[in-house]
Amino acid sequence: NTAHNDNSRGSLIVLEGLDRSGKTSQSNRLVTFLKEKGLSVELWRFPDRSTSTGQMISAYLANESQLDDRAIHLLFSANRWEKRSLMESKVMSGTSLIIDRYSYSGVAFSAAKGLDVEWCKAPEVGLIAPDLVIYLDISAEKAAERGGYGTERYERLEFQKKVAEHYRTLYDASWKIVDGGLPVETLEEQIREIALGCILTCQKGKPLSK
Ligand code: DGP
Ligand code: NA
Ligand code: NA
Repeated sequence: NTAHNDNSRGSLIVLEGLDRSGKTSQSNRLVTFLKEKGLSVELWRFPDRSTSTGQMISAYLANESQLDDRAIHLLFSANRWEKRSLMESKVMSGTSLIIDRYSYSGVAFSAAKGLDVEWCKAPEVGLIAPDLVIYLDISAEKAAERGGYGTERYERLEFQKKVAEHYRTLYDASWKIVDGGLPVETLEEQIREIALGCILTCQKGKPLSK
């Protein structure tokens, strides 16, 4: 049953995948569904472009500024760190966060440029670990066919292929891989089930980890 006490915590659920994998529309759909069920839930995304680090990242992605590969890596990480304590207090007070991208993007996209993977992981250590990572699996070729890419820096087929290879090495026990090529509603249904299972487990007192 779904009974829970007042001090049960929320869940940290991350959606990951290549550009155009469908994360943004699926995270929106999931949040709408969970809210309709009466759950306390918020939709977050990284990079959060509203903060000052986020604005630097946004300019970089739009090719309006140039930054050293390691400098931009650390900015993306800082953009997550500046939300760490708010994230913890939301989750501990019972709100679930559905997050469009997190540390896995941080490592996969920077490692795809050739940066050392362990170096890329280091600044993420100590951030709150998600309870669940839903990876929308789609080939780089198929993603590129979807209405084409925009003009942002990383939206290139060859680069996205490398990102996909790095994502594959990041798989761990918190991951659920779903087929990003499924019809939207079918995938939405699968994601709902997976997310609800996670939320229930967290309500029952699964500890938050780093
Ligand atoms: P989005 O707003 O989700 O479309 O993400 C913008 C782009 O930035 C997208 O190509 C993925 C990439 N990205 C997201 N997070 C990170 C990160 O932490 N590091 C790097 N290098 N790239 C990231
Ligand atoms: Na994008
Ligand atoms: Na997106």
